[in-house]
Amino acid sequence: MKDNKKFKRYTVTSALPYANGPVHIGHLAGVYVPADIYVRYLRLKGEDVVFIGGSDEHGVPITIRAKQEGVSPQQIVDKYHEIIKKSFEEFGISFDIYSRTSNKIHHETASEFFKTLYDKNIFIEKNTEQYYDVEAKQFLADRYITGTCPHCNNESAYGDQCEKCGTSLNATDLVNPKSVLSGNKPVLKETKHWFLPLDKYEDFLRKWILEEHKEDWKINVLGQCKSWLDTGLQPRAVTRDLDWGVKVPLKEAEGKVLYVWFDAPIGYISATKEWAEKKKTEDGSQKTGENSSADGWELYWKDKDTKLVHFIGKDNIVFHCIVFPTMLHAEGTYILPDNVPANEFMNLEGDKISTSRNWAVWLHEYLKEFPNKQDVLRYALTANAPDTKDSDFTWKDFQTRNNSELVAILGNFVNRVLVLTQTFFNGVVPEIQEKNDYDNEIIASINVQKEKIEKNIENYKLREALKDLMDLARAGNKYLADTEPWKLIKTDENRVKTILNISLQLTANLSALMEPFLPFSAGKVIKMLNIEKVKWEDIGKVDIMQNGHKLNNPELLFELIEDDAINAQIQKLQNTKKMNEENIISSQANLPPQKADITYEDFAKMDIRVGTVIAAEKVAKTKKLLKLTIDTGIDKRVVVSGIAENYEPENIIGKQVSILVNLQPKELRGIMSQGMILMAENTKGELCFISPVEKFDDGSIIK
Ligand code: B3M
Ligand code: ZN
Repeated sequence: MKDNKKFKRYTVTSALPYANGPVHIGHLAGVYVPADIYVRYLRLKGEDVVFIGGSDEHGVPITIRAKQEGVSPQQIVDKYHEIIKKSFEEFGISFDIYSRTSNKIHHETASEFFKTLYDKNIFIEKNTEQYYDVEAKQFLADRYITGTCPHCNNESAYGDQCEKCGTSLNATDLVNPKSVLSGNKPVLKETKHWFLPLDKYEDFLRKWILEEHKEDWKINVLGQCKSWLDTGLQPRAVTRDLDWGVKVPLKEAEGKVLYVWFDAPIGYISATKEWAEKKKTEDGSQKTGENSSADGWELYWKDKDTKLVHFIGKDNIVFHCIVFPTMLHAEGTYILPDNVPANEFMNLEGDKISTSRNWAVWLHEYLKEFPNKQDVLRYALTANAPDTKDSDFTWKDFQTRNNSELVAILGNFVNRVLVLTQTFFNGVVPEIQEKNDYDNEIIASINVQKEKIEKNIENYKLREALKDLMDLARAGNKYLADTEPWKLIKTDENRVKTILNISLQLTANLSALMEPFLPFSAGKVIKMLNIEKVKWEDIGKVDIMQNGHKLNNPELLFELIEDDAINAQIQKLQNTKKMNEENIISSQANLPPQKADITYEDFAKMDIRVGTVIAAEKVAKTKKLLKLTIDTGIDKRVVVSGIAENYEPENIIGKQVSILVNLQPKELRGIMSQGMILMAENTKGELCFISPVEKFDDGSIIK
């Protein structure tokens, strides 16, 4: 435990979200708002800190999404990287860099890291049997395979992890494995891979986690680590037979990439390099502390006086506490994380947040419906943070947090102080006259709360820290309610001067204390007070607001959120629930999910016609193919179609079909196929023509 150690600088990372979809409130609550609060606080204290974020653009989640949307993996990551990056910017997540793992610098850094471990003989090289989908002609790594978790019986565990119990798995551990690509039972096929022998590092991990960090790491994190260590660690493959990812930098590893959980955490390092490079060109120097070396990034990863902190969600604990530290330790020149403050999950209205069921509050949608209310969400998510156990976001709670806390306590205090100063003293800071015990008590409480906030933030107890902040605003409100300056003004103007001066000092102090949690509102307060940002070291002072200083006009800091707005959100979720229930019927029938939306323009590119089969014969030496001649109304043409197992050639002459006529011609078994016959396919793989219900003119357009 390094409780009293003073660090020279901080490297703060937040999990790199997969660029396979937009981000929702669960992401914000569990990782990005906590990390941002921590970093903003450190910056206010004048610490040297780099805050790292970026998109995780490799791994099966990306290629599966690409398949669903019918586009390339690169198109998927390009699209979602931008959406995610924008959401973070809009919510004030103040990354020093938001990078992406498809960048060249990342590929180089990850390859080099692998190569170093390889050259140090760290890996075990093994031929093993891996699951393979014969139909899809592909090895089934990670999320390409599902099955029953051997530990908790969850029926939809993935090939690399069970998300229900958090256990990290090898695909061959799954009971009843099934290919995500075809639904088939996979076969085992031999292939060579490189394994990180985690078992050899057990003693190191036990000592480092369970002894050195037993007092400063969160109980949930220690608990998970202990349980893996007690179950016994296994060597883990760090390479995969996939074509999307960082290529394994070995000649003998043609066609293989690094496991996404090997390359992604290295993404933190690559992003730091990128940031240091940018910094160098931006200010002609680097942001480095003393001892600055030629390569600024190294100080943030290799100097023992740097504090490395990973903010993550609970499903990422094993990778950040066991796998990545083992990699760093084996490499030998890196520091290890000082803490990994992992949060539990946030549910939504009593149900697990789920992208596939659209059970989420998406950040980009929230801002359309609640413009400029970033801080309200930041507040509600922090006040209800899933820091020690799963929490539940409800729209009613969101409304109450806004109306009864932000508006009624913090906003009310700030607005009353500003409006009273405006009304009684023309917006000019009045001078303190004589202070009584109550005045001194309220002044002293600023430092008391400041210390509590510091202690709580430094121990990653952000929910408590936020409560400390609100308690100070509460005390301010009570001070006004008890002293009643609006009544006193008639009898004792000097007393009112003192009360409002102290209240203004408190408001200025609050603007700094608010900043980590509510950065947008802190900015508003500063603007209304017409002052520069208050430095953290100045918190507690009561001469921030100078006598005679003129304030700007007051505006409302927070506004009430009406029932209508909340009910509309609840209704939206109810509609989603209803749609999901209706969809259950189709998913029970094992139908693939609906594909991503397309525009009418996308559809209109296809020229589909009614045509008649005028000749049909089997293609020699094939089981599935028929050679059809179709009268399309515009011409007569040959199409090769994979329907021989469903239709006998002689039975289909004269049948009307739908044909896509503008599909690029393609040679199949020596025959030029000019178009495609549209077929319906059921869950058993049976095919059926799509024909007009009554005879119709050939060449008619289907639209
Ligand atoms: N992309 C998993 C996730 O989004 C993963 C985190 C990587 S952090 C290096 O949960
Ligand atoms: Zn499980």
